[in-house]
Amino acid sequence: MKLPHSPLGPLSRAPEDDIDESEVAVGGEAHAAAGATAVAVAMKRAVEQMGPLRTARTLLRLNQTDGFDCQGCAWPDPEHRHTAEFCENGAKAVTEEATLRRVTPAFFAEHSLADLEGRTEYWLGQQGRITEPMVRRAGGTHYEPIGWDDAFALMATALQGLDSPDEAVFYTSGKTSNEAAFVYQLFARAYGTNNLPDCSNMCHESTSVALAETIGIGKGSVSLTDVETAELIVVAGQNPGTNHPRMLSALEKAKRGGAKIISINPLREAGLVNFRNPQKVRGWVGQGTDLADLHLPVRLNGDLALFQGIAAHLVAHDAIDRTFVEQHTQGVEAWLAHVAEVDWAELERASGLTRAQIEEAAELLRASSATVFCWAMGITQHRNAVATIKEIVNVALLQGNIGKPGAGLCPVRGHSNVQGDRTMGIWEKSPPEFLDALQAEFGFDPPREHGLDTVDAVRALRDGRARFFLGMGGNFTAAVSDTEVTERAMRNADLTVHVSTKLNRSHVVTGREALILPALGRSERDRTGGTTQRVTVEDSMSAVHASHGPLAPASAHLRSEVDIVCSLALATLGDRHAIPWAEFRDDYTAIRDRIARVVPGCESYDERSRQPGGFVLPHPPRDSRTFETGSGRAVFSVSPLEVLEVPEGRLLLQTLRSHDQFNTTIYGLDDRYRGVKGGRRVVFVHPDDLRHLGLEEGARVDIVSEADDCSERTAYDFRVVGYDQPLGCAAAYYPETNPLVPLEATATHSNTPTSKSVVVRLMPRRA
Ligand SMILES: Nc1nc2c(c(=O)[nH]1)N[C@H]1C(S)=C(S)[C@@H](COP(=O)(O)OP(=O)(O)OC[C@H]3O[C@@H](n4cnc5c(=O)[nH]c(N)nc54)[C@H](O)[C@@H]3O)O[C@H]1N2
Ligand SMILES: Nc1nc2c(c(=O)[nH]1)N[C@H]1C(S)=C(S)[C@@H](COP(=O)(O)OP(=O)(O)OC[C@H]3O[C@@H](n4cnc5c(=O)[nH]c(N)nc54)[C@H](O)[C@@H]3O)O[C@H]1N2
Ligand SMILES: [Mo]
Repeated sequence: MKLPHSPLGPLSRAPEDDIDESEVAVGGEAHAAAGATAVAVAMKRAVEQMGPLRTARTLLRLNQTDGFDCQGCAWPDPEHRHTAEFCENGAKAVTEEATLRRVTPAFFAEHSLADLEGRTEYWLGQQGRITEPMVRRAGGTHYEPIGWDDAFALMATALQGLDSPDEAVFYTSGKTSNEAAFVYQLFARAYGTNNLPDCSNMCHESTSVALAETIGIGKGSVSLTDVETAELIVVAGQNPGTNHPRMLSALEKAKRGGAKIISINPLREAGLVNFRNPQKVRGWVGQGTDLADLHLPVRLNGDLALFQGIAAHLVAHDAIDRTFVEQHTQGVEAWLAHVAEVDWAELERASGLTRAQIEEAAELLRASSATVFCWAMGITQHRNAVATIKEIVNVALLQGNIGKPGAGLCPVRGHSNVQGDRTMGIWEKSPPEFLDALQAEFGFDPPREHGLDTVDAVRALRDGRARFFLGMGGNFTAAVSDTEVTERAMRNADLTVHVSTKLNRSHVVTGREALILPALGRSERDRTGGTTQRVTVEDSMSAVHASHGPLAPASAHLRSEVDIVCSLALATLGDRHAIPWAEFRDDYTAIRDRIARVVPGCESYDERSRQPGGFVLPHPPRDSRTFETGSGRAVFSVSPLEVLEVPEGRLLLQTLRSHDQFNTTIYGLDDRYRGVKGGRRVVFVHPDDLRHLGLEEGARVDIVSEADDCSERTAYDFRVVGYDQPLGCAAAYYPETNPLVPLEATATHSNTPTSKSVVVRLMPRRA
């Protein structure tokens, strides 16, 4: 049976018929991550979707110097690579792309838009690779095939017909190569807009803002060697066992060298507790390594308080690198005065930790002369995220833990090339120097006003101020907050276009007209212009290297992202700016030559990216303790503590990833490490909170969020799972819970949706 069409879409509705969640089972959390099970799970999926030969061909080339970069996370590659230099979830990411399943024009003829609208992300993604460009004409009930030239002409006409270039939105997800990203931002600016929102806006934007203001560059300051040789590693708000599994190998190596690890997380995530390295015999059998020496079960959003407490303890015990602070920083007096006045009762209330727990962590910091601070979405997706990251920076600066071996700031990025895209100018707020360089190189005057970020892009589409949307990869509609509002906004557009590999929700919630443009993936041979092209990417530690895929493309109709951007630019702009789009398209070296002249630190780009292992971009604080802030010094910042108050009977909900998904791409319905099997609509709550709320384990509830402006939003039909975490907290999977996050709920200064702190109540469903 198919569900009737609903304007709200499946995300905000009850589960679909295409997934039967009546069998969802819970219990038996894993206490160790990776190990032999991880290898077995990855191999099973790979062989099912690719067959044994293709599995061997792809997985053995993954992350090798002569191979292709993993489509999974942005964790860097070690210098000495194993033959199998990938993790369970990297293998799943490759399988997802290299699958032999296909979505052809016949599929679209069979499935109407109304039909596809009733499907889950999981079902959509599992159908396979899209093989041909498709169009949904105004009023059409189905997508139909369209030729590439007609698709470009349709887009060009739409773009030429806008009242202002600022009515167009050019979104980027984080898999786009540096070459494609460079021509994409060049096209948007030559066309006349800085509307270049990207997935960073929902991800590490809080990091970029906080680090740019405090250390003068919005990127992390460590190398892989620093992590491996640290004395202490703090892992805050991150679940590496699932999202950056290869990071566990680095943590393990550090531990064997004597390092200590502090995990700061409301959940006791497998992997930090115990890790079995599948790349070592030791990991296949036996006990594995206990990674975290100290686990601090912080209350959601309690990290600012925690780091202020740590700071207070360090200052009280004079654990200060005075030489560093005097020579390289500013603002320490005001900050010391602030820290001297912390109210411990308030810190305990905000963090959910005792003073003794906080001081235990601080003592580990005090004893360490080289500390690395890692963090991810548990820190960046809160209202006070920028303040929290600045507090982490304060603590690092206090002990001089930046620009020395084994120490530094390590924001762990998400998408494999999200950092590279930003380096290439995918940024709605690119600094004037970058725009000046574009102007000098290409002879046109790029727009100077800031463009729209993701949340502002939704507002503009909703209000009719934007009418054209192009997504370079990604799944904008499902990834952004406030699903119902976002879906309405997308339907408001004249034309929505998605350059994609797999089907997703964004293809189904369309503007008046819509295009799907199928692109080559990273595992595939790129023969654009008749020669074998390679691309380049940058990892989370600023290392740039080349990538080229070994596989024959999923279909002869696929085009590379570079080709798609350059062809669109030719159709839209012709020779308006004398930018050689056709030359760029036919030879990516010509793009790299321009990157070398425009992007700071990319001199001799083509040559250096050809070297095995690539090269590392400059990072002044890391390289020479140079801080390119206004004053030339790193900045201590004072952030007043706010306690997030949750009314009686309500919970603070975080929306997070299961072990079986990549963002909105759902690989499967199990979360092995958290003991969930066969379903995703679950909400984790402490057993005591369940009792207090009068809910039984396994009860079915609707989750209702309560926004600051008193508006309410509902996500329907979740099963309650008792799960250890601080009282008053809850967790459920994204993207199913995105309908609950209000569009207006964003982090101060970074505008990142507050996906990790949503005030909710659980409403029992009537049987
Ligand atoms: N397999 C796989 N790999 C991925 C992804 C994927 O979906 N699947 N996504 C990629 C992307 S784009 C990204 S950004 C990264 C995401 O990587 P993570 O940031 O690890 O992803 P999340 O699942 O959002 O996990 C957030 C973690 O922070 C904790 N947390 C939540 N709130 C708080 C808090 O207030 N304080 C503290 N201290 N902890 C908190 C949660 O319990 C959880 O462990 O992974 C990348 N890699
Ligand atoms: N509630 C909540 N919301 C969140 C988050 C959260 O933790 N909680 N996390 C946020 C974060 S950190 C991020 S990064 C965003 C992610 O937001 P996005 O990056 O927009 O989403 P993805 O799910 O990674 O995009 C998946 C789609 O990308 C396409 N794709 C995959 N590979 C390629 C390729 O090589 N080329 C092209 N052209 N397309 C490709 C496929 O069609 C696939 O369906 O979501 C954010 N949203
Ligand atoms: Mo991300």
